[in-house]
Amino acid sequence: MSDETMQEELKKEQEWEDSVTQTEHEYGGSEIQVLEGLEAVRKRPGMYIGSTSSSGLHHLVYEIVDNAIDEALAGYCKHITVDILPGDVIKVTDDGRGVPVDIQPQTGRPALEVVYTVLHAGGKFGGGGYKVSGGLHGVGGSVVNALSEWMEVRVHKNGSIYEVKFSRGNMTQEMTVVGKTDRTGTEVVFKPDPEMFTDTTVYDYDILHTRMREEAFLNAGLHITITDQRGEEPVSDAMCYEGGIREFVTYLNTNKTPLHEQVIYMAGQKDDAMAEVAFQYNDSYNETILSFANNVHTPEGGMHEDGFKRALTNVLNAYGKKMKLLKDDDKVSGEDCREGLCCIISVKLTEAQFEGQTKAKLGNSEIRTLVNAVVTDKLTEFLEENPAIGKAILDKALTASRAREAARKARESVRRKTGLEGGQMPEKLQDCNERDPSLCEIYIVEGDSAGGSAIQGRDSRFQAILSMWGKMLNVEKARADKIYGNDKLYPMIVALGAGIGDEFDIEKLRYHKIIIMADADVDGAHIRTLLLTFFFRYMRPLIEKGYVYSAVPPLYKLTRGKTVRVAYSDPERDAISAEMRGDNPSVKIDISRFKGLGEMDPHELWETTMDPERRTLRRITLDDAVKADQIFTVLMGEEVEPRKEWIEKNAQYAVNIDI
Ligand code: TSJ
Repeated sequence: MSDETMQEELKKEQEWEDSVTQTEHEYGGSEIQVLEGLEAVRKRPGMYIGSTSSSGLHHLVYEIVDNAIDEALAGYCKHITVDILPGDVIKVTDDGRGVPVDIQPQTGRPALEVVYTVLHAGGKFGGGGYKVSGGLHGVGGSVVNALSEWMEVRVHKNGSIYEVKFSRGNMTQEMTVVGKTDRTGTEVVFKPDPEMFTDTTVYDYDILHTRMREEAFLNAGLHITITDQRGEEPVSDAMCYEGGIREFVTYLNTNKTPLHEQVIYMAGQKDDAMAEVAFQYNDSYNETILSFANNVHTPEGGMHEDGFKRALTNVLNAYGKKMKLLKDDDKVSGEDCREGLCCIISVKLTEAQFEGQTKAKLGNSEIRTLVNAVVTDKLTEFLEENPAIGKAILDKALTASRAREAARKARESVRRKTGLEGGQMPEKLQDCNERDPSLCEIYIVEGDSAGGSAIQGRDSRFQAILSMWGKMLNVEKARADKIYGNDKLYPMIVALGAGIGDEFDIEKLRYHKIIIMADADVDGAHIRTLLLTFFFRYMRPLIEKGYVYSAVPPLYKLTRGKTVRVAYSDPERDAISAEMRGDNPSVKIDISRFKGLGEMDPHELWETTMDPERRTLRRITLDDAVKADQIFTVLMGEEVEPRKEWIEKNAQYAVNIDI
């Protein structure tokens, strides 16, 4: 947590304590419990759902769906539906037993009311450094209730439909029987509170769809249907994967050429923890490992990934020796063993400890032991029984090992030829004067003319410009030796100064802000995606540290007489236009669209996109990078059709924002 954030948190904490003291004078007894609980969520929403930006808004849905999934894991629920209704209202239903409706002795109230009004201790993001595991029934229900303008719950149970209603966490209708039914299940409908979600209350179907698909893969046999009912025609997808994470691997390898037909699958458990692994090699050079703990994605990895990697390397080396595929002293490294690997790891445990910068890393060491044991046993057995697959995998690892050696030589020869070791910077870089990396920024600019404007417009004391033009290498299709030889990527690696891959050393980084500046159109999105994929694959700590940003160029220029203003979004354009017009509807405001960075003059570019006092930068998260990477791993392989679809879809988006 940064100092400012910490200060901010402490201030909120104090305010909250003050308000609780006041409350105590006004109310007595059990009411305080309820009030305090949900007030805490509204005072510090970030502690419960991570943030109140778009990501927090989507998190509300995951919290509710998690409860239905718990019911599925308990073995009582087969179908879950998620609907985005007009007005960005969310409806989630399941066909489980239905939340209990009987009176609780401690509170004298029906359980159904208590679940949504009492905050369970800690909360998912509370409780110090660790995120407490899911699987506590109803934890999310009250948090989502507190952050909803309104929420309604209907439970089908015992032949009756029971209903409760709330507004911003307060009950507006006690539990009431509203009808008869012949089924069981729970239905929750809520509208996120715009007072809490001030950035946006608009749901992104693709984000929810992707997460629900993930949940369907991770819970084999569970039916999840997601529907967007906001448009004229509903958009819907009904998902169910009997093969679970095996099918997840097949899905990720969709546009790849697999090295072996069958997806390798193994599972095991110890005490109350269980681990599942599925993987398949393809003929690419990249590794894709997606790991999950209690169905929560862990992009920073952790003990489950460590256990898998160790076991894989050990088993392949032992097998290679035994089958005489590796000579006496030969070894294949971990990286060699993972070239072309596509793997899903899913573990379930009672007390998951989430650590790391973004609480996205699993810390339980017993899980490393479990995954290691399961993979060592089962993979050894599998290779014994499937020698053809064993040989194909070992051959791949050996080729990777030789290529790595060739890459090392290529790198050294490039260094010798160009003399870049001696601190000489590439021609395409216009460096800044400052030398302290924490004060330096580098703009990576696409296009000749935009690069020129950026060089003239910048503050050369601390802003460096690296111009790139022409087609960039798709790293999905290249090994490290190609990357060192690439005329776009190599200058960038040298300019950043920290190397790549295993050799990457963040201490040597020359700039602590790396800013991608590309147009707000399809081509710009393409360049951004390629660069993010490269950083994700070869310089991941850059993203983990939060050093990578996307510049946000303006979309519109508004002119009234001599007054010129710019807008970065459609709503902002409308607001500024109204403001400039004032009370006079007949005033003419000229609105033009910026076609691209290239057509801005240096001064305009500085004012709107580069001046630290006025610009907006969007920090790239690991999640953004994972998504960018998946666009390639899933959509951008050899196959032309999915790529066309992607571009058409994004072109469609570009048309929409034009209107
Ligand atoms: F988040 C939530 F609480 F709002 C919510 C809960 C939302 C949704 C869509 C579903 C659920 C939910 C809860 N579905 N099913 C259940 N099950 C129970 O709460 C339940 C039912 C029976 C028993 C029992 O022991 O008989 C125990 C529990 C926890």
